[in-house]
Amino acid sequence: MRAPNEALIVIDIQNDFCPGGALAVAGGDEIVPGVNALMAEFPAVILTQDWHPGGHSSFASTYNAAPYSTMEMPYGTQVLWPDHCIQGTDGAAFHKDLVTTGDLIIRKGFNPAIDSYSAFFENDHKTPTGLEGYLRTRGIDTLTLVGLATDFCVNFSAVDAAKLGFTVTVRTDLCRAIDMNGSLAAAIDGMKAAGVEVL
Ligand code: VGL
Ligand code: ZN
Repeated sequence: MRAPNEALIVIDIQNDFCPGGALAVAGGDEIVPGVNALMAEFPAVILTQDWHPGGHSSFASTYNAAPYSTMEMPYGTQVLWPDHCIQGTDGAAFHKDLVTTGDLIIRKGFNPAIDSYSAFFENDHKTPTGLEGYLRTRGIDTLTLVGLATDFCVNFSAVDAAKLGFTVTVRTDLCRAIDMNGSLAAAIDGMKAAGVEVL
C-alpha cells in the first residue's frame, strides 16, 4: 500500500470515451483492468466524471458547427466536440468493468457556459471544482493520474495539480489519447515542462 499522503486520480473512464461511445478514444477500454488493479495499491482513490448538460457550450451541435472545429470563447480557444457525457445518460456512465468504489467521484463540465477538462479548474483556469481542498484537507500531496484522454482531461488535470504544488505522476500506459493535430506530443511536452513525471 502507498503512503497515506498519496492518491490515485482516475480520469473520465466513461462509456462515451470508450470504443462505441460518442467521443471514442482508441483503446480507451483497454486500460480498465490495469486501472482497477492499481486502485488496490492506493489509500485514496478519486474518480472524475465528465458531466455535461444537454446543449453544452463545448458541443458543436449547439452552434450547428463541425465537430472538432474550434471556437474562440471568453476564456480562450475551445474545441467543439460531438455531444458526449450528457448528465444521466449511458454515455456518461463509467465503463461497466471499472471499479467505482473509490472515495470520491468528482463531476465536471456541468457549467453550461464553460468546459472543464481539468479535475481542478474549469477551462477559465479560475473556477475551482473543489478537488484541491478535498485533497489538502485529507493531507494528500502526491498524485498518480490515469484515464482518458491523455491529451485533454489527464493533461489539464496533471498540469493544474503540478501548478498547485502537488507531486504528480502520469502513468501513460494506463491512459489513452484523442491525439488530434499533434495534441498528444504537445501534451506530453507541456506536462513535463510543468514538472509532471510522465511514465
Ligand atoms: C474530454 C474532450 C471533451 C476528456 C472531455 O475527458 O479528455 N475530452 N470532454
Ligand atoms: Zn467533455
